[in-house]
Amino acid sequence: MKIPLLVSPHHSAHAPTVEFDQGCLRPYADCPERIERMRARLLESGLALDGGGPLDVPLAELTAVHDPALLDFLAHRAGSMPAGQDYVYPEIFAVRSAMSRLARHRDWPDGAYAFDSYAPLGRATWAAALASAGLAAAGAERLLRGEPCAYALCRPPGHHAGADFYGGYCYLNNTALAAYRLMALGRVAVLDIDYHHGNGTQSIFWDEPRVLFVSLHGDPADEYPYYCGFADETGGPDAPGSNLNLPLAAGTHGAPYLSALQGGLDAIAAFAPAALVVSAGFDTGEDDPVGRFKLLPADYAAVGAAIAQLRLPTLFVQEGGYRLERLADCAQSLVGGFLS
Ligand code: SP5
Ligand code: ZN
Repeated sequence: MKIPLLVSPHHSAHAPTVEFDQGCLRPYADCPERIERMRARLLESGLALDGGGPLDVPLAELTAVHDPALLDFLAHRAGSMPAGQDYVYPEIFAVRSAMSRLARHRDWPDGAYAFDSYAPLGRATWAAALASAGLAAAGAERLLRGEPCAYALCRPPGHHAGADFYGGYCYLNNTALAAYRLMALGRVAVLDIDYHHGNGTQSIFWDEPRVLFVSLHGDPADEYPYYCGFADETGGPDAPGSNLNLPLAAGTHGAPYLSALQGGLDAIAAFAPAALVVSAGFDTGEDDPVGRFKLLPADYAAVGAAIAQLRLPTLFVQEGGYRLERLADCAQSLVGGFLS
């Protein structure tokens, strides 16, 4: 048994060089090499086979998850950049209560839909984001056809993007788009194991009783995205109990992580979904430049094996993970454990 791996070359032209971190410039963590390293190892190891490229995601599907105004902004803002400028970094952010005034602007304020400065827009960003969403859709499509699993090697990632906001290296919510497509099968569970809380995915499915969102992440009391991801966020009025946040302390290593994961998996089993989407990030790994957990490559095999125990059609969607020299080991371990 091998897992079909979905990859697109379109991501590589989206390559911002810098991000702001507490007032300093540092190298942009979401670099194209991340994907190349994971792709090469998953194929060379024999765990994965080439599962093809992205689908064209129909506009009607994009607008089921995202506000058309956000899509319009992302698709066109970089087209009006002056020559010599490569990426738009927002510096003015729209407070949600003032969003109705956005319609009055002839030109888009750069921060209209951004909630932080971590997702700059360049000329190749929209094409990369669409292709990334298309990989998740292609993976979902395989599950709809009855295949047991797929791995969409998405870049840019997506779980910080909501219906009408984006940030944190994310533009379109690949996982939410895949989950939406999989709702044709019935209820869907999303398990987010990226180090950061998936605030975009949570908000998209907040009031949707047919989707259970479970996330393990660094405690937002002292970790990005700070304003979302607390344990008392349990779902909207029409979907009480459809959201389960499991925040964990900085320094968490394999054993306590796996026991928290089992709690999340038990909740998913009780929900009895027809399919599972895993927002997979390796920024939970030891010495990741952006995360503060301490998972070792071998721990991801236990994570994969535990997920496999659910015996659900499962789509892995790549989110974060930024320690380049560890990414291939982590991905190989996760898939190896899942397939074993
Ligand atoms: C998909 C994904 O993993 N996005 C992560 C986006 C957040 N990235 C940077 C957050 C950095 C917050 N400040 C850390 C201070 C350490 N010096
Ligand atoms: Zn992350």
